[in-house]
Amino acid sequence: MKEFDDSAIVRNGNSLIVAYEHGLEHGPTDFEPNPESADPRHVFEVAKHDAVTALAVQKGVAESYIDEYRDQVNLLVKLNGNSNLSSRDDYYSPKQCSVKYAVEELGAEAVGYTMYAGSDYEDQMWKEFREVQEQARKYGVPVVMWAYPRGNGIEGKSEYGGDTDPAVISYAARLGLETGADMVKCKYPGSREGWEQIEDAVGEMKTVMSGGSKRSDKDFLEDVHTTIEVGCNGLAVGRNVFQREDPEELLDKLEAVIFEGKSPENVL
Ligand code: FBP
Repeated sequence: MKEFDDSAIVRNGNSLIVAYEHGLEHGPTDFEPNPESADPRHVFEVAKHDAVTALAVQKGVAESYIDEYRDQVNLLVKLNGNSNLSSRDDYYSPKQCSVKYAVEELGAEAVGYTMYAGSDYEDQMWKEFREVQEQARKYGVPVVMWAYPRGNGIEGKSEYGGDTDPAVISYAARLGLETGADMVKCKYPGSREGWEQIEDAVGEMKTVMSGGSKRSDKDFLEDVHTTIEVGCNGLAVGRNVFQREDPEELLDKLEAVIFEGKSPENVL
C-alpha cells in the first residue's frame, strides 16, 4: 500500500524538491550564473531551508556529501541521467544507481527516474523503471518520475504538438499512474488549463511542476501558484533556486505559496 503522505519528502500533502543533477544533465554551464553553485556543499546548505522537503542529486554527489547533511536534508537519489555530450538517435537516460544502493548505502528517502516516453528507447526505459518501481516498493521509498515525453514518437506524429503540448504532457503523466510512480514531475505546459489537463489524467497521484530555466520571481511564482491552485502538489526546482545569489529569499516565498496557499501578490 502507498503511504506517500507520510513520507519524509511530503509535508501537509505537498513537496518542494530542490533538483541538483544539472552537472550531469547540462554540465557546468548551468553553474555559470552563480559560480558558487558548482560546489555541492553550497546547494546542500541551501537545501537546509525549512521549505525544502528533499534534495535530488546523483549517486556521486550523495556519496560525497550526505553524511554531513543527513540530519538536515532529505535525500532523493536520482537513479538515471544522461549528459549533453552524448549523441544518440533518440532520447535515453541510462541508470546510474540501483534502488538497493540508494537506500542501503546512501540512505535515500526517495528515488527518482527520468522517463522519456515517446523515445525509440522507451521500451528499454520501461524495463528499467519496472525494476526501479518494484525495488522501491520493497524498500518502502517513494518513486518520483521525471515525466518528460520527448523523442521520435512525438515529433513524428501530427496529432501531437510536441513535448510542450498539454495533451502530450498529460499522457506522460498518466503513464506514471499506470506504471506505479508515486509522483510525477512535469514541465509547465504554459497555462492553467494545461496543468488542469495533467491533474485530470492522474487520479490521486501527486504532481510537481518542474522549474525550468531561471526567470523573475514574479513570473516564476505565478506559474507555481497557478499549478497549486488547480491541484499540483508542489515543485521540483533547480536553476531557479541555485542560479540565484539569494536562494533563501525565493525559498521563503515558495514556502508561502506551496505550503500556506498564499498568492504571489501577498509574498512579493
Ligand atoms: P530545472 O528546475 O533547473 O529545470 O531542473 C529540473 C530538471 O528536471 C532537473 O532535474 C534536470 O537536470 C533538468 O531539469 C533536465 O532538463 P532537460 O531534460 O529539459 O534538459
